[in-house]
Amino acid sequence: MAPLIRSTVIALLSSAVAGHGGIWNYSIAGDWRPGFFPYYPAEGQHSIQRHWIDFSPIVDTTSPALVCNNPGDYAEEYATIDAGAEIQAYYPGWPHDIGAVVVWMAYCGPDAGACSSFNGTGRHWFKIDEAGLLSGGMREGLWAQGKLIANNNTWAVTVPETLRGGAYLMRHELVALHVPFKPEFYPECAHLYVVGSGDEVPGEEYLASIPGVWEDDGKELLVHAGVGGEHLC
Ligand SMILES: [Cu+2]
Repeated sequence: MAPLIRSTVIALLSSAVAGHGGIWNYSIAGDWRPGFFPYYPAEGQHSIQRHWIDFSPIVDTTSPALVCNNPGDYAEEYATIDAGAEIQAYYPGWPHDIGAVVVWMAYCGPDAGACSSFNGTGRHWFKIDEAGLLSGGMREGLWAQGKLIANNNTWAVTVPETLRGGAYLMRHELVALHVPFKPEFYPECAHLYVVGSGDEVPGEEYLASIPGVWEDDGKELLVHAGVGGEHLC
């Protein structure tokens, strides 16, 4: 029986690997930089993205992993990017086409490497991009995640041109809505050093707590957009 059990476990693991996902690479104004590769050993990686090892969706809106995934506390490197420049996040094999894409930033400090000593938990986060249902109906319409898949599994945002320079976390968050009334969260964070001549920072009224923001605001996510009651992937 042992070999059979082992192969069953491997089959389950590989379907989980194929099923969910996250960002593996970023294009910083056209230059590809590695994120964390969760399928490989952490040692020797040169990631601008905080390490994440959890392929499962986060469903608890109070989970500490909601900030930058699990463990989400460390990246080897940061990427320098001009204010106003574009950053693309690459999600190889992203499987869900029903759901939203939200991109957040949080200020770490003035020094280039300041995000290394900034946790990110709490009321630090401002949205720079959000997209949900783009056209059509809930079940057959085009959602942001469908657009992401159609666009070679990438999502592009622009760092606000007038943003004050300094170190920032950029947090991409996919909110999959294919399971009725059970939103799934897939966050990852990158370490950036923004260079520019702007001096604008979002006021307090624009800052949200993570975790916490979806708990306060959860009703918009309690939709029945999926086609079935099961999480099949
Ligand atoms: Cu999934």
